[in-house]
Amino acid sequence: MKEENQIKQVCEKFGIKGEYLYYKVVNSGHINTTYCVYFSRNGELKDYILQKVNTYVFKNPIEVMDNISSVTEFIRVKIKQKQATAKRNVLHYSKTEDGKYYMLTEDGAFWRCCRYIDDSVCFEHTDNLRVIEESGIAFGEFQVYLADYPVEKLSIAIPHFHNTVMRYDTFRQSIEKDVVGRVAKVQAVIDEYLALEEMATKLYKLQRQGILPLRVTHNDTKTSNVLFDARTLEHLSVIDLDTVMPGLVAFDFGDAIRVAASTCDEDENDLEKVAIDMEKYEAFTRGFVSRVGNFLKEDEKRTLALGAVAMTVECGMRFLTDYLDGDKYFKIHYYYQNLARAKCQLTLAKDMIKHLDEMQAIVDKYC
Ligand code: GN1
Ligand code: MG
Repeated sequence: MKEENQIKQVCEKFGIKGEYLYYKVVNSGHINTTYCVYFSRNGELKDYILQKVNTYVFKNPIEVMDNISSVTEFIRVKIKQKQATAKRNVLHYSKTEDGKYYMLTEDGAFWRCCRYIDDSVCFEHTDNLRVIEESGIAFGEFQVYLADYPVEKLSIAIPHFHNTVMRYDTFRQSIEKDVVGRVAKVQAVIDEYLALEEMATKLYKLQRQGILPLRVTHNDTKTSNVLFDARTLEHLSVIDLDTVMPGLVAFDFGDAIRVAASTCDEDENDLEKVAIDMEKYEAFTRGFVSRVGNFLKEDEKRTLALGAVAMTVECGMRFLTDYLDGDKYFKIHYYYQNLARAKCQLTLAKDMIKHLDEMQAIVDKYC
């Protein structure tokens, strides 16, 4: 079926009223396929976000939608206790006529639909320190909203998602199998990742020993997963809730720093340009810690900066693993993009390691 006809059919299933105008493909995100669909209703333009969920990555998409609907409902109740409407501050997913938050098309694709938050924008990457601080506030607030969410109600969307120990094992298996014969050419990059194993796995091990607590975390805290008011640039809502699961606060902080405090895009080819920007780091930290600072345990505070190293190494190694596996997991737009991402993240992680004491001192300053 033509893509546009399929989109119209999905919108109808989700009960969207009005006259269909057009749709656009949203090209951010490495996993799901996202569309923005425009309708006219009573003379007003209405837009919706449709997503085709990647079921190679999310094996139990119904459970993912159960998590998302229950977490957004939980947050909505809290927001409504302090303001009249939560409309612009939490995502609102549509239900089909039979009361489900998803639908399947004949080709087996799994779809969901949510309202577009009016007058909102998001950034893949920004140099605006205020926006970066706002994104820190947004992810910090998200932690606070979910601090008393019943963890046992959450399904595990992707098992061992930030289990860095297991990520290293998988990496080694991919090197061993070398299915597309790429290992020899990138041996030097592989060796550098292997050398960082002890440092990158330290926090996961501390959690296993019961020293660091599990909280309800977002687990994919990149800058593009926050919406801002298009006019004031204040944060509105955190989005992309597929991986909300029990996790470490240092990993949410760290994965955000990996993107928000970097001098470049995730796949920058010119490694000379890749570094941690300490001003951006401080801006995000100030925002994040202003929300979570008073409920974190001392052990958690002490590990935030190291969380940035762990998440940068883990993410880079996942890109490299996918490159060795023949690019099956992350979407790529040019053939060696996963390798470019892996090299960029490695360079960034090494720069973070150089600045680690300074990074932790900034956390301490705001805690
Ligand atoms: C993926 O879907 P997206 O682009 O927000 C990935 C994250 C990575 C990120 C790297 C489910 O996120 O873990 O950090 O790419 N999501 C999943 O940009 O694997
Ligand atoms: Mg995501």
